[in-house]
Amino acid sequence: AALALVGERLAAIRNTHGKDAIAMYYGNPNGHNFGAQIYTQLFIQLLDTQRFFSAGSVDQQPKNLSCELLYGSAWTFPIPDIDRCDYFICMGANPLVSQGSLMSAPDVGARFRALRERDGRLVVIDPRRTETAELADWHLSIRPGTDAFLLLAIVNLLFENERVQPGHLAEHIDGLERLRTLARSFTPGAVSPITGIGAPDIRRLYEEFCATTRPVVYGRIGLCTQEFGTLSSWLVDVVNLLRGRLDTEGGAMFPRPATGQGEDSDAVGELQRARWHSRVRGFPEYMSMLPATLMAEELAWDGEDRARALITVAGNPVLSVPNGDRLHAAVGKLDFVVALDIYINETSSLADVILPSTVQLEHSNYDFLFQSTAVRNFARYSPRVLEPEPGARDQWQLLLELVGRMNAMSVEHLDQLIFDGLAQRIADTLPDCDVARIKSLAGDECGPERLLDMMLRAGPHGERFAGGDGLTLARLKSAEHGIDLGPLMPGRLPGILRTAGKRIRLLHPLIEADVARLRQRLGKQNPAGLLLIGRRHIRDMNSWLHNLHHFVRGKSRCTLRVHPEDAARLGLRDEGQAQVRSAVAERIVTVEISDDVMPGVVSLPHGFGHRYPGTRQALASEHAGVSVNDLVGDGLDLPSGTSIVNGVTVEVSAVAP
Ligand SMILES: Nc1nc2c(c(=O)[nH]1)N[C@H]1C(S)=C(S)[C@@H](COP(=O)(O)OP(=O)(O)OC[C@H]3O[C@@H](n4cnc5c(=O)[nH]c(N)nc54)[C@H](O)[C@@H]3O)O[C@H]1N2
Ligand SMILES: Nc1nc2c(c(=O)[nH]1)N[C@H]1C(S)=C(S)[C@@H](COP(=O)(O)OP(=O)(O)OC[C@H]3O[C@@H](n4cnc5c(=O)[nH]c(N)nc54)[C@H](O)[C@@H]3O)O[C@H]1N2
Ligand SMILES: [Mo]
Repeated sequence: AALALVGERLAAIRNTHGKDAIAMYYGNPNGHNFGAQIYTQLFIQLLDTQRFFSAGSVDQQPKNLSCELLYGSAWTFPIPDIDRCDYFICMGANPLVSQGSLMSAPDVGARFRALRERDGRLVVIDPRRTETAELADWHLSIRPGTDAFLLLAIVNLLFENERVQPGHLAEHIDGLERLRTLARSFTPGAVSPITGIGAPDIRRLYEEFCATTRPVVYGRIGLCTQEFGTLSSWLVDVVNLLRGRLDTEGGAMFPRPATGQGEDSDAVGELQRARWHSRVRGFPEYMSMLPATLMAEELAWDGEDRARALITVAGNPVLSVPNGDRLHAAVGKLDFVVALDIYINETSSLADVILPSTVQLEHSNYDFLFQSTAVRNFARYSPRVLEPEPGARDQWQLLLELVGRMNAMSVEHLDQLIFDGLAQRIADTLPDCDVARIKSLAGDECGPERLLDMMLRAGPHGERFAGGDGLTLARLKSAEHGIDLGPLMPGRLPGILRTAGKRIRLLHPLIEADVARLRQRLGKQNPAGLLLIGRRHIRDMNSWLHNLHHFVRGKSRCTLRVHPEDAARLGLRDEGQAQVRSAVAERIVTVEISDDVMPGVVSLPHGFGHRYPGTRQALASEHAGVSVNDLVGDGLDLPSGTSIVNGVTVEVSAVAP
């Protein structure tokens, strides 16, 4: 009945008001659910809405864009070879807590300790002395949002001292000379006052990077969700490239997913950007999405062509994206809201219908996304652990039910479309294999496992539908702990490039325009005020684990960390209250005095702020905290549209007890 109601209402809204009347937000847990991922593209295509938002624009989209510009494909991420490098520069990431992210690696701590045991060194560049920095040989505090200056200074030093040596990639790169010119004004002396890192330290970093045999730079979310997110993410790869540290052992290499997404191809990827614009401020779309930061204003907009409905798919944007409080108000005014979610939380409580999926342990899984970000090649299948309740549906079924009902198509029919398409694609790439054979081996059971089996068979380790002893899903299932497919391999370039002529595009007009924007800051005073950054903890997972006792017990973690010098100047007490005021809001927070943040920087974790009525999260409400995303405002990394949640100017003042 719920599915029928949702199907009817969404179809009616679309028929009356057009496809863009239905907005959609796609959240993080989908990345941990292979069934959902396999059907996502179809879901998005059939919804075909220009009002599509996702957690990606508070996350990795600057890296998507920089990879797309450099290599022609948004999901071709170079992953640092943590197990074989001898000098690891970690920027804007805290893998000891996060378990890596665009460097997925179990037990990162042991790997860093192994690095040091083989006489390698770990350097952490972060405004906070993080858990990872505690393990490091050298921690450099950097002023938030200024990594692009530091990295361009390194680029400049490499050119000035004729240390540019791209190695085996030299003949495949376009734009080297132009880059030399662009980097010229970014000298250590010029960037030092901006970054807060002394010129001698910048030179030492450069010297050590050049003097070690297997250095590598890694950058993550602290480099993405900042003012120059795309530039910083791009520069991480550029520095690796200029020293021949890309696509090489101990450097950054490209994983080779067993399902075949990372194979050589003659296909040329087109940059998908600015095909439409947001209604309110005309911001360009990227990867078919508009910035999550703009979701509140886009949903509140009351023009003729306004949004009438919203679908959230495993996301809690009221807490996880900027302007969440305004979003809460805007969503409340829509005609119809459906949430695919397992909790009644700050976002789903606004829904007319909540469609809960099976949870992690109730469905099988394959590490579909993480095989393209992992530090070793591997394939792993996790069987279902718990039987779901009768009638429970997997996330992929709900996705297909939704668009199926809107388009008068059954789940089976939609699945068949995907199945046929995949079989045809595989037949086109495997010379000795026809569609009929592929289909007969794949069987006729509807669902993601059949598709996964086909991808594994067709992939680089697969049996190729030839009956040999290569990989199939059945074989993977019998490997209880997964299959180790070995270390990442060098020499993937230029084969996997999707650029025209298989060139590495060092420069692009989007990059050049942003370097020009960066250059305008040279020689200027740093703006006054404290800079706010985020923080992750082991026992938080974005916004959604706070209703479980094990994860919230103990001292509150939603504290504003302030350096002792700033605390003294502002008259703040440890565990006392302070008011944080930004350009868009003010909030009362609990202070934690700590010298792990650098002077001039304060840190507040995201995912808290469980203060909305109507949720059914009693425990989370007791540990409400404050949503940092209410404070951060509208700032965007301009090329990618990613939220600036790090390096936000705030004022802090004591609140009398
Ligand atoms: N200020 C600031 N904001 C940030 C960040 C930051 O560093 N600073 N980080 C950003 C990042 S990296 C991310 S990825 C986003 C995350 O942004 P979101 O994905 O929007 O937020 P989550 O809190 O992860 O919400 C996940 C939702 O999925 C639901 N859920 C969990 N498991 C399942 C499931 O199996 N099925 C279904 N149907 N639902 C499920 C949960 O109940 C919850 O509502 O937050 C971003 N926001
Ligand atoms: N326990 C736990 N694990 C998680 C998550 C979680 O919420 N909890 N979230 C998961 C998700 S969705 C993601 S995307 C990943 C993220 O994985 P990471 O990127 O490793 O996670 P963070 O801990 O947010 O690390 C970002 C770092 O950037 C620093 N930083 C902030 N601003 C700047 C800046 O301007 N320059 C530099 N150089 N550094 C800066 C911050 O101080 C912080 O240490 O983690 C994943 N793992
Ligand atoms: Mo994320």
